[in-house]
Amino acid sequence: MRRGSVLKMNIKLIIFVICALIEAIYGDELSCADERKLGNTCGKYCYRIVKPLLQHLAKMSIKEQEFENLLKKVHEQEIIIKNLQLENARFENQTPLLSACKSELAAKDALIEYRKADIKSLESDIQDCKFHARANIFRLEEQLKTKDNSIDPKVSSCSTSSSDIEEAKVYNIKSFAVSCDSRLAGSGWTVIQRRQDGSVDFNRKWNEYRLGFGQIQGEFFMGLEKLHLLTSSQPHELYIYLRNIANETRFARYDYFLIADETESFRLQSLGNYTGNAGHSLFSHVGSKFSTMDRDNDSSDFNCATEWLSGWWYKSCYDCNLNGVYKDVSNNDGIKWLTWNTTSSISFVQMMIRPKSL
Ligand SMILES: [Ca+2]
Repeated sequence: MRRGSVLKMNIKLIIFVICALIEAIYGDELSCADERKLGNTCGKYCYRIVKPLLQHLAKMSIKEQEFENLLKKVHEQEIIIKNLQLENARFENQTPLLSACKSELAAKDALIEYRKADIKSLESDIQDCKFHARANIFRLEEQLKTKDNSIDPKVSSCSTSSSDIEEAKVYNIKSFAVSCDSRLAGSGWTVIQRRQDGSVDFNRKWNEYRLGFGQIQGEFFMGLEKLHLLTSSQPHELYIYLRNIANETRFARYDYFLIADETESFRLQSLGNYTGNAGHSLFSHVGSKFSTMDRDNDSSDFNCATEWLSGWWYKSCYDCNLNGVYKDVSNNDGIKWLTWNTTSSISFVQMMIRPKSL
């Protein structure tokens, strides 16, 4: 080789080293102006050889930067994974506690079901108790009724009375004044009807006979409701005192006088046995309902009360009628007691009752 050619090669090598150094120093920071400057410096030939190398080195630098970035991301992901592992470990530590809570909840649910069954059983017991309580109340009320009905032997307070007017106390009804008599047949009689002067009209309607009317010091009818209450409270006897205008007297006595309630139209339910001297004209009326001008309960084709102008226990129509029209002469529509064959009109009547226990 010639000495000139060797020199030329050495120069090119030196230029190449210089370019490599420049590239190493400035890297991809070379601008277009830099590139042009290098091109001018290195010469056209030199730059054409070095440029691909420089470009490769620039790409390497970019890749290296990308690699650095990826490493950074991997590091971040490792931190996240570590944190997740820590969370998982903590969660696993809490799993037994969760299981215990679940078991406790299951036990509570079972207890609730047990309590519900208890409540159902108690409700059933309460219903049973209510039923028995109602039955007991009903039984006690019935006993009380029976007791109240037999509670006071002195339902008619005339039994202890020494005066003519007393208060009678009857179960389920307020006290009311009654007339007492101890002159005609011994003491203790309560007067339920009296006729003596015709001052009171006995041709009355149903409601008046039911409640009673007149004045107890004079003529009056006690009332069917009170008669029922008194005679049904305990056994009573009945005494009927009669006197005619000739001043003759008779009596009829029955030992079990009982009047039914209004649902049976105050039927003359019982009289018992008769004693006396007037005959037992009332006996044939046993079983008859009471009738008035506005309530025909008799067995005749017409209304006996309208025909004979008074309320009474008519059958069809009567053997006696102590509520008949008051007259001081003999007359069929007057006060009648047919078994006493008197030719004179009856001018005084007193019907009285007394408890049999006296
Ligand atoms: Ca009739």
